[in-house]
Amino acid sequence: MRDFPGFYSESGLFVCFEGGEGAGKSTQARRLGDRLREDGHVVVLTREPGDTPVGAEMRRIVLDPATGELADRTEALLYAADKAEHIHAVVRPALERGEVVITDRYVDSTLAYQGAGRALDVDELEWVARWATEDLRPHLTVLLDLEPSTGLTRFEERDRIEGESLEFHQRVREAFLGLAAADPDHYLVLDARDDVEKIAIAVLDRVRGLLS
Ligand code: T5A
Repeated sequence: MRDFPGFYSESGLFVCFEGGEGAGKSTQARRLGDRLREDGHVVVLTREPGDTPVGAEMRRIVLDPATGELADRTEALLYAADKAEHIHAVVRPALERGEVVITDRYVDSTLAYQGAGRALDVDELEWVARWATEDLRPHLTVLLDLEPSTGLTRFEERDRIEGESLEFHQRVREAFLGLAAADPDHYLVLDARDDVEKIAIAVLDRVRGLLS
């Protein structure tokens, strides 16, 4: 199988937040966006799945409990299609304009949820996800690490994926940590139990370093 070396945009900055359910990704993505705007940067705050018109349809299908059971491969391909559209319509154009793109979830979520969670073949899955995203990699992925039993109590209603077993979410957590350990230069792993502001400062420090 072809090896994917990864492509890093030469313009703009691509930052990704990853982690399990309720880890605080959206909270931290918003904070980082606000502070970078205060610093004078143009920021695009985005998320997967669902930040394009086509992606919104995919999001409804994969997350609505009313969808019921989906074949694992169908689910993986829907997430991949969302990514392809997201990269094409949102992420690459903004990076080419030299902007900061902050995404709430990206390829690692597929490797963790569909790979470790659903137990699809990770090499095959990675091939699909890298192909869908033209192998564009974030300059930095912030992994907010949290014990799933804590994260799952941070909200009340559960979608199709959140409703999976604790074991499923534990496999997802381990997969995220494994991805970060394999490429430490491009990851910042933080304890998501920490105070919101403490986490925000650690993220901002690292990102400001990349921007300077
Ligand atoms: N998925 C996604 C795949 O399976 N494959 C893929 O390829 C992709 C891209 C997306 C789902 O899709 C799956 C993964 C997901 O299951 P979603 O609705 O977009 O689902 O939800 P999530 O990304 O999981 O986001 P959540 O809303 O669950 O959690 P966040 O964004 O991590 O957390 P946030 O910021 O909304 O915070 C949750 C609560 O915790 C509090 C907040 O105030 C909020 O109440 N909080 C903290 N509390 C204590 N201490 C802290 N440090 C806190 N930080 C936040």
